[in-house]
Amino acid sequence: MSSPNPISDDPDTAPPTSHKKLIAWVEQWNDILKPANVRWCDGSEEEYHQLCDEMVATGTLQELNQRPNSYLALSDPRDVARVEEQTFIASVNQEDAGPTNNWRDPAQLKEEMLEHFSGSMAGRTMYVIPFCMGPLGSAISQHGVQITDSPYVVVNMRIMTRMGHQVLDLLGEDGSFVPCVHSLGHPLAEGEKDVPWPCDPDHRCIAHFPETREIWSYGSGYGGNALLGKKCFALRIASVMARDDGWMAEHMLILGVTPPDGEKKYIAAAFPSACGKTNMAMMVPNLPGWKVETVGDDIAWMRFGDDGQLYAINPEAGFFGVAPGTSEKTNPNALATLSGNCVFTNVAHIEDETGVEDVWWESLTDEPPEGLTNWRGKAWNPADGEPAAHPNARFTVPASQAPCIAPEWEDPKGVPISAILFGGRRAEAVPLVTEARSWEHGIFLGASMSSETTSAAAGAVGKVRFDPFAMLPFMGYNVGDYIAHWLQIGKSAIKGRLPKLFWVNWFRRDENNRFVWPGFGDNARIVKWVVERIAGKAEAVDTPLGLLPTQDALDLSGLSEEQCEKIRSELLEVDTDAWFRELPRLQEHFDSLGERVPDEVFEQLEDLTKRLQSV
Ligand code: SAT
Ligand code: MN
Repeated sequence: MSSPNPISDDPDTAPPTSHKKLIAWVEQWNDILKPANVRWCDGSEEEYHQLCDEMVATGTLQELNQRPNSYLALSDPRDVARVEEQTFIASVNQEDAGPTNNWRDPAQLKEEMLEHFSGSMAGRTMYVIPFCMGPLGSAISQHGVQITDSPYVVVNMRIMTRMGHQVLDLLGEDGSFVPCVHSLGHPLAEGEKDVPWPCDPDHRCIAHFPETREIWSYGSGYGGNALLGKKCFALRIASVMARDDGWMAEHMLILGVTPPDGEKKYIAAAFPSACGKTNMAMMVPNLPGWKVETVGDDIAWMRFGDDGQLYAINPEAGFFGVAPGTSEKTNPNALATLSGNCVFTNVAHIEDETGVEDVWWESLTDEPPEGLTNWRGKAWNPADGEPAAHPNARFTVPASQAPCIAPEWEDPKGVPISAILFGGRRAEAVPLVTEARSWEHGIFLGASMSSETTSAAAGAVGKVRFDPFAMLPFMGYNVGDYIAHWLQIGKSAIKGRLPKLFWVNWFRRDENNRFVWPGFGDNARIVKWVVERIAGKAEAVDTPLGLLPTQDALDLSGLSEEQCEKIRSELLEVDTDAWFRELPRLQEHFDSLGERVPDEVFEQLEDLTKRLQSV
């Protein structure tokens, strides 16, 4: 059947590229999705403003007059987070997706999804977004093209990726790209009025085809479900590319740290979603003379350089951070970054009698201002006991605006990584910081990670679940193969050049359920010990779990006597009883990960058991 709107006849919509495969792919989807128009996005400011103005007119966005060029979007209340249950790895063989992923047969899934995609863009514009993950022209970067019927996605992709005509230039006539198809699933009949946040929550499906490196997403307009460069490409598909080509695509922040008298070092850190990666990446150190700079807050792509070092780039161009909890105390750099050019989603709105229109979220100020409208667009009444902002409310903002951004954050070469931290949200058992004995031991620690669930994904909050390498929802292939890939990276490295691996946990709670570690800027104390360990300076004590700071090795200067006492006795000790209770859970966890889990992991578990028994 021919398209109602052939894309190459009209000079206004003629493709601004001679890339035949790309044009054919867009034509093919134009036939399936049947949009009213096709628009190739050029990534210009003009285009951005035009789309924002259109969305203000249709009620998708509200303009905020306190922050230049900034907007608020309120989503459909059924579309507020990643949907892991509706996220699929559709590899040809189920075993290649592994036991931690939802698997579907690719041919069958495509057939089902095509039924939903058929005509799903009726009455809407189909935007074509060429984008680059990573600095333009970097050997580590990768290209993608997303088609979407959501102008909200276009403006967010402009913040989160490098997009537009430069990417078409880089693709040339036959450059490779990851094709990403996205539709909200809300076609408009002739004359039908649109809703502010179109979606199709009952048929949501976020599908990844690792063998053909394709992404198909239907039914959601929110975050990682819809901004396909982020988790879908930069983690799920990229992890497969990385496995095949000997590099790493990881759910990690990247920061640069400069000691008062020393050389700048780069650290990557893996934490599950909504566990404070953005706060850590932007930390203002609570230690005089120390400086922390941000390279990335969510994803790291790492490759060996010619010198045998692992170099990391941030594939993203913006931050998609959790708003609630972001405050002058927890992350002053984020607040400074948010002074303009941001899109807020599902935070509360404030409009006062002086004409101020702005946003608010829990803990932005100690006391909520009067006259708030909640994320559902209704007058907020604190007595109802509901938060004003949704717990997974987000801001999207260009990374370049952060006062703490590292000047080299877009260096195409990447930054050399000296240490990798693995962290989760664990109220008990896991000490403040533990250095791995070896690369293999560090992999065991990464694979043992568990964390309390957060509102970044739909489902229960606060339940401890194993989340190996903070990649549980983001591995594009079998978790056993993923662990084997980490081991392989260690084998292919030049001896002595690998980053040191550490396990961290600043979420321990005391008997009154209060956090023991002050966190935020005080995490610089942990970073200091890590940097000193890299330099071979700080003291460590050998424990069954790994190397912990000696009681004096951690810089606790400026904390109260009582705090120091508690930290030393609770966070720097290994609770052997608790660890005997963890052992069977770890065994069960690794057993549940299937046949492909490398033997090395079980050997590490045996070693840990022996070390605990010999205490
Ligand atoms: O919605 S996202 O996947 O982008 C956010 C997150 O879960 O980290
Ligand atoms: Mn994340």
